[in-house]
Amino acid sequence: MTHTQAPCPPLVLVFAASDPSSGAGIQADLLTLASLGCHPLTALTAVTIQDTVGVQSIQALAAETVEQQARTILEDMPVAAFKIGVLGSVENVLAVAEIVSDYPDIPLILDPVLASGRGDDLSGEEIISAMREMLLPQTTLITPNAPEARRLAESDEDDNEPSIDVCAQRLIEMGAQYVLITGTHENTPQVVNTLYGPDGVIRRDQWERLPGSYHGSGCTLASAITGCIAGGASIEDAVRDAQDYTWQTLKNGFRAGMGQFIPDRFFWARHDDDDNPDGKADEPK
Ligand code: PXL
Repeated sequence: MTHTQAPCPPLVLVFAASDPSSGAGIQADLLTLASLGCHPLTALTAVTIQDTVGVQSIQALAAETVEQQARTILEDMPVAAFKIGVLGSVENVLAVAEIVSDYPDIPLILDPVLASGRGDDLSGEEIISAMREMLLPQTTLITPNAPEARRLAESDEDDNEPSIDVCAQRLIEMGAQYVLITGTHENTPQVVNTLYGPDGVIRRDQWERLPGSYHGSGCTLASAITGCIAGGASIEDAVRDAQDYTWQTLKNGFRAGMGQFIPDRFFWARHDDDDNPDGKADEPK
């Protein structure tokens, strides 16, 4: 019997923590990447106990265990992109920073998760400093929401809160090549997401603000961007297509538990296209 070899889908290595609800965390990354045609690989960093209502606890794995998972896979397979979510400890930040430094040609998408969607702390001050120093300089694209961008970019010399444009500029000065700041938490009628590069704003997209509260929208967006980049898209095209995909997952979100809605990363397998009107709002003036 002959065996014809199927082409290998783009391989994405995710460093992230488990969320048993599969709303956020590594489960959200797996669902998103699979939905977009990638094959996800994982280095689990921490285990959270949580549901759609709140996070009860987070337990980081030993840095050595994180490192062994990643190095074993990296020696076996050609990884097309890295995605980093919750790392869980300073030791894990340092271990992951060292691993990715051995693969400088692999694009790195960093979702700097500081708190859950409901505000539960997922990264303390030492983890944030370690990310600033060790990971930002190696990051192709960082995807903070506006509060995360302010926290990462804050300076003792600030008298007033810096604008998000200034935060983006600072994150680029700290070493990130591109910065996507999402505006879900901002008090604007529509959600405005802005992509910055070395020369400033590259694109600004406005989206209809959906009424629900979602668990894992940031993980979905960052993973979708990573999947598009792994498939060969430019940063700008990946950011555009991933926002469109994420908005559809939210529009089709479902309420599985008693708390937040879960984005449906496989909406396309369950609904007719006609049910999914394009949510893109007009270009900002
Ligand atoms: O959505 C951010 C996120 C990432 N990773 C884990 C989480 C959350 C939010 O709750 O729990 C493990």
